[in-house]
Amino acid sequence: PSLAALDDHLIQCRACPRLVAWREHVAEVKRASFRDDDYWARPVPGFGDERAGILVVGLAPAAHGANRTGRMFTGDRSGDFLFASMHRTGLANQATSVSADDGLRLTGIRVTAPVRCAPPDNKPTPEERRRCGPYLAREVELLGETVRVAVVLGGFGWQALLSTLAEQGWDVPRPRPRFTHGAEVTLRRRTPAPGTDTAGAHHDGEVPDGGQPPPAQTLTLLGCFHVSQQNTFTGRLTPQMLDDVLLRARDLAGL
Ligand code: DU
Ligand code: SF4
Repeated sequence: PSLAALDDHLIQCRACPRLVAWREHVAEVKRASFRDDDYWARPVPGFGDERAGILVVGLAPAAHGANRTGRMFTGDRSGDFLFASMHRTGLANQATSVSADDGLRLTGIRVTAPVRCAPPDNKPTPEERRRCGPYLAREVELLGETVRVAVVLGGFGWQALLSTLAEQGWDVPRPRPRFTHGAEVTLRRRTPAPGTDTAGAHHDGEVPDGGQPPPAQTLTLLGCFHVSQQNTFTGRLTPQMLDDVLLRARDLAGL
């Protein structure tokens, strides 16, 4: 079980007929400026540090962005805005993200999405979200205790991540915390992660004081307006606002 194995499985997925048709249609028609590109036209894996303290959760691949380049947030204006901020805040080695082989490396951070195939109008259906949920769940699971903070870009990702975490045994309050820019919600894991050896504490002969359980795993969700042009061109989300969220995330993740 590894992120690489998860990705091998993911990129074969054809479970959503509408999205399979769309991702492939877009790759046929193309956009004039990308006429000579071979589009990826498949599900898009998460990208970045495999031991990330911060996980950025978006919405879904853009038709001519990640659906073209095969790398999350790569090849469109949303990614330009996001990776420039990561570069300013010391989380990326370069400010631009144009193609899967452009040398971009992320440190301490990773980018992913709750839906992995490009949807028409950037709007997956609730059913598509549910169907794709297990890939996000598995990714969070595989990142394990290293991931301390989720920077969630927009309400769709917020709802999707909370659903996924609730199913994975995280204590999600009812009613669900609402998405806002600047929202900050810390969750605890109710049950040990699947595969965690709960008797492990005894193996090294050290019983913690009074048999106290180990501290609960926590994950802090930070809400941030999505980096789409709808928000960045209108000034609803400014570079400074995103930098502030990423710096807060760094702080919380101890980076
Ligand atoms: O071979 P590779 O996909 O470049 O990844 C090698 C190594 O670097 C792996 O542990 C993930 C990590 N990494 C990273 O920290 N940031 C990136 O952007 C890509 C890979
Ligand atoms: Fe599979 Fe997710 Fe793509 Fe649906 S959106 S086809 S579940 S990878």
